[in-house]
Amino acid sequence: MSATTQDVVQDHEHHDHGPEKGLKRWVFTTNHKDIGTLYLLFALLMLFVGGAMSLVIRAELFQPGLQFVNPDFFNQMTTLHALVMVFGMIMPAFAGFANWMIPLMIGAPDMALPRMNNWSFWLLPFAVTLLAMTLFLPGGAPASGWTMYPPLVLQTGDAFPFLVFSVHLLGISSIMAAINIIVTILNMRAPGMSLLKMPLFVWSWLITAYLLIAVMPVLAGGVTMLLTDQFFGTSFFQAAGGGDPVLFQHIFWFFGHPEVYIIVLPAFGIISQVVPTFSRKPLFGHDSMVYATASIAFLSFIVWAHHMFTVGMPLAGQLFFMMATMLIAVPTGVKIFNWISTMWKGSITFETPMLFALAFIVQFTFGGFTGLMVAIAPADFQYHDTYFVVAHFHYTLVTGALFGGLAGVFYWLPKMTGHMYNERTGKIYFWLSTIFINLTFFPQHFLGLAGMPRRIPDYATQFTDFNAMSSIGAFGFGFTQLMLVYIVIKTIKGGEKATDEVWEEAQGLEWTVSSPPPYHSFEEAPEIK
Ligand code: CU1
Repeated sequence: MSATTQDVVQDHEHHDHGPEKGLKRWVFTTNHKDIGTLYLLFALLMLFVGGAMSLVIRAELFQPGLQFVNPDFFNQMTTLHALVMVFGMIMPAFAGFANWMIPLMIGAPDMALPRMNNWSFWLLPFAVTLLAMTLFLPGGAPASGWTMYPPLVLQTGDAFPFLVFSVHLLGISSIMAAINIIVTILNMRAPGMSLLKMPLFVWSWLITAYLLIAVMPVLAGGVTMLLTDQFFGTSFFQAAGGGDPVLFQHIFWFFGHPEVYIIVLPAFGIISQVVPTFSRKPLFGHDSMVYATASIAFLSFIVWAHHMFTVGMPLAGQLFFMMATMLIAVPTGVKIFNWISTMWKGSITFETPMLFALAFIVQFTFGGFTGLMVAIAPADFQYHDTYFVVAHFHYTLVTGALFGGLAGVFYWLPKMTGHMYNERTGKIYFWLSTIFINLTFFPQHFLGLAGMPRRIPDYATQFTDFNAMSSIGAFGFGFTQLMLVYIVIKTIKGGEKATDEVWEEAQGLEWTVSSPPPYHSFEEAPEIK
């Protein structure tokens, strides 16, 4: 007891010296806004690292034949592109928003565990560096894709144990962030802030954090079993020793399917803040949004084998996983219709955050529909491992989750920097991004339906035209992202001052949807009108 008091006193004295400056400030920071900023800037950097890898893929696929890279390096790019984008870019981006906005939205002075918060972030650069380093080890990076299926992944050279260690570090970082978010939300709400009054962004992250804690250890267990198979003589996944490689697929996807909701639920949360603001109406069906999100999270645990219809599972298994998967369309539909009902008869304006939110709704719904197509077990035998699947999940993760993140960037930039971004530049950036990304991924549906396999560096000449279109779109999207860097730097440095009432129309609404939250963290929850 006295030790605790002592710590608090020492902390207090330490802060009396004033905040650290320069590099020290960023390395040692325990401030939720600083850590949020670090997460967001790191995510922006990784967007370019992971993006460069995807452009290697698209350059090679621009025309048939082998031009730029050898097939093994091509496959290494598919692995690293996915791992960097999932663990290095999109999850840190949403963790950045969580750090910035959750304390503000629930009226807490900071995150509950500020030093662990610092550690959560600073593990990331080391984990991703370790991952990227595998490229330079004998044998190169794993060529297995991000799913790391044995026996192929066990053919990786010296890089294999480093891959496993990197995944462990990424998992520890995510779990600590999730613990922090749960503890903050459950313990540090302002008086009067009951759970169901919390803004949807906070709710989405609370549920996401539980998903993280449930499934990251499963992935850690899976890759550790790979490690012991390789180095310690076990045979979990080796048929020769009585094991079964399909077991790894079960373990991986028991993590992997909830993982896709870990990526998209925070985006749902951002959309639920942005749509009401620019429709000038409270969010339609606030509580039903919470229940729908929780239902999606629950269902995400019982659908994993829809990734494995072709391994030869019993018919009963195929039927169960097919129907459970389709069931997710119900709560997802609730959310889509709630967003549309929020807009219905609202006085809508189309600033950049709203444009990204609307594009999210249209494009994510499209990705959801192709998801229903691949969920149909008998039809999946045709779609499996084709470019149709690549098109499907990039619609949910790029034109879905990433666009949700970009809605958040433009919505909260004024809040975070104190300056307005330039609306005209923002709109040009939105339209270029939207046109190029659809040019990238829409033709891939046709390629997949015509039978082009994924993770292959060369293809039959019949696939040439759609591949060329897709590659042009990818390079266009890649170069358009330089505009995002320009916009962010310019807004940080200056521009029109943002007032307390950025997006002032939101201020008159029921406060549970009046995001951005009040300028000062509040002592007591405001009255509901
Ligand atoms: Cu899935």
